[in-house]
Amino acid sequence: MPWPTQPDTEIFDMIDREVDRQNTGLQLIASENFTSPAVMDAVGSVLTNKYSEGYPTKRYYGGNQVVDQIEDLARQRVCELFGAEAANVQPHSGANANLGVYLALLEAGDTVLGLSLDHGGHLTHGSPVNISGRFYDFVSYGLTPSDERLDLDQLRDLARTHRPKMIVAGATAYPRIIDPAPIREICDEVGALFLFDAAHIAGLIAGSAHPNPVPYADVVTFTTHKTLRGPRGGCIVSRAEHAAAIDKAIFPGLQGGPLEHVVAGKAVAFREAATAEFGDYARQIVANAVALAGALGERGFRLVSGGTENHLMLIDLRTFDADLTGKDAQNALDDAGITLNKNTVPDDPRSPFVTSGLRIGTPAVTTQGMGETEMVTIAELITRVLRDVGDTAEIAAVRSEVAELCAGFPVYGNDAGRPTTP
Ligand code: DSN
Repeated sequence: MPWPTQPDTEIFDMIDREVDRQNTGLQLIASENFTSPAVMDAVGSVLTNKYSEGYPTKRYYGGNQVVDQIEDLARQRVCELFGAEAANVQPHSGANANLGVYLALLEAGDTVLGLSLDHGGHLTHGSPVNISGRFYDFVSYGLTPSDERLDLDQLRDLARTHRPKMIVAGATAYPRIIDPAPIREICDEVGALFLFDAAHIAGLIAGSAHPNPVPYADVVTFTTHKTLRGPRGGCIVSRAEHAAAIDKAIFPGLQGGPLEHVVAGKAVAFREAATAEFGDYARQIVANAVALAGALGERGFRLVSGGTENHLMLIDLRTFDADLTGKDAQNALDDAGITLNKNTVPDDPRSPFVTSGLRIGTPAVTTQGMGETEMVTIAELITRVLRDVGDTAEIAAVRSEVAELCAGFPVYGNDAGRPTTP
């Protein structure tokens, strides 16, 4: 059957509108980035046509000679990037990577320690609404009330009391460096496995801007599309002793056929992340976050933990305006072309649908080439909108200044605003 001759204008017009949204607005969601044209080429390739259940040389279907080489290269590249003994590049997402590790190394009902969601953890770290919280006995640790840093004393006390089978470190909304060394010590003291969820900071680790948890943790999971700047997906690296159980858990335990077009995109991203330029990029992400946090602090916003050491910051809006919710702030900023997300702050009295805070990240604007000067401009644009979220004239004025700023930093470096492979 020939392909349809009528173009699908409905969908492709929408994609054009999304290209425009991404090009003319500021993308400040901490978990997003702009992936490279080469990654997109791989993801848009004929590899999407192939079924490859299993692993290289052990597939259920024929025709995987090339796919085997691609997946092997992806595994080899990621092991070299992080200094890991083994890798599974098939998880469709970070959530699946975590669930695969639980399935591989835990029994239902086992006790696990994880950072609580409202202190910056993730749904898969034991939230009662997630399968992790339903199938395993998660106990939450949190941040110190005084300086809003990981409370290692509490973590040690909880570990001694509950004797968990596993301790999960890592966060989605925590602006500080997570040192894996003391967590390894706690795991050793109580005989727990150590899972480090590096979803947010994988690119900072690859670029040597943050400590590498691989020498300390039994298993490290991460997503490939955040600071690592690859295609949307997940990945697991581990000590060799856990590799067989993890492979079995991902397939056939949890997933079906792997997305080999995405695996190829991951391989491309791992190669990009191994370059010296990527190290410069990772350090600039952090420098930009520090500059943006500083400029927002000067304008009356309270930074959770007093600042940032990574790619994101959490703003507690209540010192700036006690009545302003994260939800209203996010909506007004969206109207101004500034995309970020509402977020609970530690011990937030408001619900996760309303919140008292905002999470702001710098990976995407740093990919565009923006630096500390632009971060101060962005802080001022955010402040102007949040001074009065009902001031539609000011929001419109900011919207046009945002578009002007973005026009100076074209995402893919061309007028079309679409990726083209060099
Ligand atoms: N959605 C991701 C984030 O924004 O942090 C976590 O899964």
